[in-house]
Amino acid sequence: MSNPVADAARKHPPPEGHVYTYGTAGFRTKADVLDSVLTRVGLIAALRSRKLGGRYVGVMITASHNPPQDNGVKLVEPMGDMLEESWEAISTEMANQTSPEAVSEYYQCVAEEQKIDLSKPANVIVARDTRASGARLLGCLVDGLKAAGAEYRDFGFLTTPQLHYMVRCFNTADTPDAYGVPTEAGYYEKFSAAFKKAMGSNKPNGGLTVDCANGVGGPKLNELIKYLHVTETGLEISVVNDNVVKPEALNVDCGADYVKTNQRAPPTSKTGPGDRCCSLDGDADRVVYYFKDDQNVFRLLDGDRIATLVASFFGDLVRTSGLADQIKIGVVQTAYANGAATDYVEKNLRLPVTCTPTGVKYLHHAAQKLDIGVYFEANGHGTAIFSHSTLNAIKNYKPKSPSEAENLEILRACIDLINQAVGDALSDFLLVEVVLAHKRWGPQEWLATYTDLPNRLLKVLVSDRTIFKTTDAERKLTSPEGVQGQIDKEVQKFRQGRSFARASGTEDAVRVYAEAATKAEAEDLARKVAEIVK
Ligand code: 16G
Ligand code: ZN
Repeated sequence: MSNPVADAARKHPPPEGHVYTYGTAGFRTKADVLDSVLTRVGLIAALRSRKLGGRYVGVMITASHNPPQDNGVKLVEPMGDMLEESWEAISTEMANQTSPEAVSEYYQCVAEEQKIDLSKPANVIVARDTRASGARLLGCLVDGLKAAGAEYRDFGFLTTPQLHYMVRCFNTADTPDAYGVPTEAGYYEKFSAAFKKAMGSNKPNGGLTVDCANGVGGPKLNELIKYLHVTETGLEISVVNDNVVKPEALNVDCGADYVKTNQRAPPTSKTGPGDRCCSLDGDADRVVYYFKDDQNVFRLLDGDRIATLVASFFGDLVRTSGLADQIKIGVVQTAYANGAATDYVEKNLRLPVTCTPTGVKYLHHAAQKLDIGVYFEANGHGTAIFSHSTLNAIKNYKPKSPSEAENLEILRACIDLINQAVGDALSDFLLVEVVLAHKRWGPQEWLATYTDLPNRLLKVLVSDRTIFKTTDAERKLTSPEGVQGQIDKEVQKFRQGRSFARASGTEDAVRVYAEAATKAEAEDLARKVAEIVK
């Protein structure tokens, strides 16, 4: 009897002895060991769609900010969320099946356990970033999708958030919650129109330089710019590091991760003091801002800064449109958020802060519990999301004055400007531009809102990172025993000291973060804690 699932698995055998894990950002590793994983992900995507009654699910082939020789794949739920947790485990188990027969058996077994009717339709939307290995991996994925009898649409190159957008559009088409037109042009039209509305009559102060990490964000931003009409909006964008013809240049000496990790502008940067710059990562779901001050010193405006800027703007808008008693705003951060940012949100903006473990899905879930949830990781992943009842309140509110009406219009435009499906670097930087223009702020005024505590991040190589278990949103270690006690003792010796250690979800290492009153103390504390966990 023919067995297309086993045949597809046979065509793409796994390398011997490799163990795969569906981690915080899907499967991610060296591209040359991923063929078998992609085929199996094709099978899982088909199962997941069938489990959800044939709704569209997404598959994105990308390794984000990682080096050019890496690649990865992640699954996207119908509304654009990250894959449900129980299916991460299913995906991991599927990826680690070695023989073709075992793959086919596991496929049947998932169908049975999940009560999935394999004769029902499955719909999958696929896209990839610009890595050289992408085309080959796409082929492997398609073999899996075809073997499982899924209908699929391949969108070619997209940013990760564009793929999330497409998935949500397809699933909400012809419903009252229709998210947009599921085409690339639809994406540009939606976000550029919202940007113009949200800007109102305000004009940005000077141009913006966007570093695209030589990734897929480059060509996509160049496309978006055509819709933004600089003559209308006044936003002059210069795109740099948008070379996707040379895939080996991806994320090399440029991009959001380079800027955040090295705390410096890409070496190719030619901007002058006070010029606004931002950097995207390789799949354009992260953004950080920066500029040179008048002393030519590099100044970073990271995810924490974007969160505080956006939260304060929404706070103002909700108040000035007359909705303050109906809508509460909250900010979601991780342990990596600078202590000064947390303080600023709680004490100056007077908004509640929730702390979650690292990884977009945790922040997103916490933000879903709020009326307006602003969530950003310090590294620039994030967005703001609005609950259903908040959207309704904003939609139905009858303004009581012309000024309320005006602010309500801006608030409504901002909702459209924010990619509700997932954090989106393109939509995020447009939002930042809107806020700065409304506040008539340059980067210096933005920076002046609070002063970051000096901090240091270290990567510690350990023999087994899995023994490092945490609690309290990764801020405390529960294992190995006694280690947290030693860290606490060290921290106490430092002025404004705070430190934590956690196992990385993407690399074989433990990360140590420390902050303190001065740079020297932060470095010293980080080194001491690194010694403890070593
Ligand atoms: C992944 C996460 C990112 C997180 C990073 C932490 C997503 C889409 N990506 O890239 O949010 O900051 O992992 O890496 O969730 P680490 O565990 O190695 O520190
Ligand atoms: Zn990314």
